[in-house]
Amino acid sequence: MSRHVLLINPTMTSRRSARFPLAVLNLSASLDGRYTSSIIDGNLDRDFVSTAVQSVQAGEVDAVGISVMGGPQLRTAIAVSQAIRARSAATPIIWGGHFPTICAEASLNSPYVDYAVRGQGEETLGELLDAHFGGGGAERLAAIAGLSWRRGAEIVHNRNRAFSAAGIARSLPYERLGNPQRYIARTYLGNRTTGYQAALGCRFRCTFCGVAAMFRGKTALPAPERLELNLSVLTERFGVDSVQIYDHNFFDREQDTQPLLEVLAKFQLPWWCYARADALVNLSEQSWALVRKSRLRMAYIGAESPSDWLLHDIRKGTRIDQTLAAVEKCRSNGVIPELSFMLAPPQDPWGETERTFEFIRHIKKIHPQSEIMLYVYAPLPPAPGSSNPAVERSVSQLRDGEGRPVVFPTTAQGWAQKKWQAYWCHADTPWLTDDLRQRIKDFTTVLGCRFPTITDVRSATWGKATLRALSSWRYRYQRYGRPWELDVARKFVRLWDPRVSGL
Ligand code: B12
Repeated sequence: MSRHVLLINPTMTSRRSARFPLAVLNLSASLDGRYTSSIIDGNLDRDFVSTAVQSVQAGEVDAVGISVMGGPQLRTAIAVSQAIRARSAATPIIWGGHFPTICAEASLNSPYVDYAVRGQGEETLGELLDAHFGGGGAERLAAIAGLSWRRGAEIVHNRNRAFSAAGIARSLPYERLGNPQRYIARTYLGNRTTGYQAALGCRFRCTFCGVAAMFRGKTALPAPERLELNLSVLTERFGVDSVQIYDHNFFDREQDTQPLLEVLAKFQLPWWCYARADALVNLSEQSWALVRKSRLRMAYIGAESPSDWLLHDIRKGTRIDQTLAAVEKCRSNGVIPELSFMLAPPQDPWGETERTFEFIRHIKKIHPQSEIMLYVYAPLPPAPGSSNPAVERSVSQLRDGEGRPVVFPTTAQGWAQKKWQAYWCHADTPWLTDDLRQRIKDFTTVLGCRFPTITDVRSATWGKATLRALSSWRYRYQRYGRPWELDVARKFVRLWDPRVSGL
């Protein structure tokens, strides 16, 4: 009888925002034929810790794999790991995902984590289970690329695993989620929106981005037939009418993207994706025609900064004239750009923040429908085996408000503290002063009320109109300071925050 692996996606968002947990679905599919597996999704099962413990105590589980992103999911991952460890000390607990990829050392400094899988997890997990259950001891573990583990008191980081494109050919076992229909939701895009990932990775290596730590500058695009097959399954089996495409960077090389656009133009499902300003600006008219026909509604563009020196510093590879040109291109093609910015970099926190506010006002003049996502610049430490000296440099230069070097936590619990959770979510940093934090909060409030996000399909139209009216003088005269009346109004009209909850 084959061994059984329990795969857990700890709670990270509300039921309403839960989308297909693609990591555990992919991992489950990859184990087929060698190990049986089941899935618990904490986004739907709000008592998932008890469910997981019961399943382990019933003796149904030989190993547990847990998906962990930094931020709020880290806390729930710790809770379920501790509970399982307390009830069944011998069950191996394996962490994978963005948190252990970047913070493998901190993960293993925690008594409830036995193995940390870095990067893409499918092959590493299979080899790890073979080694754990098949014997071969430390020597066999040491040979598994992408694995971090404990040899006695020492933490060992094996070599990185090479990029794998196997994931784009896999069919996902949606039925293992119980009722997959619960993951299809009403959003700004349509009544039945799904999350979907077509391509893997990103060829860029921006110093601040977790995707670069996971894929180290590699990408693989699916064949158009593959995309067509998957979209047919999603529309026919689940009645999907719109898609949020999770690809880290949808518009890759034009000659490769165009056949995918042709497939999307066939389906004409309103869609959303991540894109880069330079790629959009350089797209041919023929591709833009396909973009329009396919009904791309919104493109999330990492604008990051209004300063070319910072874009250069973070190895973004785009310029501000391209950001502005991309906004213009989007406007003339009926696409809403969703622009994200990173405020308050330590080199010039106040200056950059104020310049970003000005830049945003300028963008709102060109294309008032542009969506704005405001984050604080918060680069993460380099992953073990990271061969990117620019990341090490950017992090080693960080100083707190008193000029002392920023020291990152060394345990999972350390990273789960409120202030480090906020750091991972790009919401706060040790070098933000109270004044600047307040200034960012005030601007965010005024901007958000003046231009309520179009992705918010939950708040009442009258509520949004009231906030717009109340905030317009403040926005117009740039009087952002202490918008108490907006804070009060927002208690009655709760606005959706797509930074935290997605579409
Ligand atoms: C959907 C999504 C969300 C949704 C999740 C909703 C849901 N599923 O129900 C929501 C909106 C809640 C969300 C929120 C956030 N997100 Co998010 N999100 C995504 C997105 C678009 C897709 C995730 C996905 O399905 N990926 C596909 C799967 C297959 O990839 P994967 O998860 O990386 O899994 C692979 C490996 O990581 C590994 N692995 C993962 N788990 C495990 C477990 C084991 C045991 C093993 C062995 C391996 C393993 O193997 C998997 C297969 O190869 C990604 C971008 C992306 N395309 O990944 C961003 C992304 C993951 N999010 C990101 C961020 C920053 C956030 C936020 C922190 C933003 C914020 N400021 O608040 C929040 C906080 C989350 C929280 N509450 O904890 C970053 C992560 C960067 C980082 N270093 O952590 C990403 C990469 C976006 C980006 N480009 O910056 N997110």
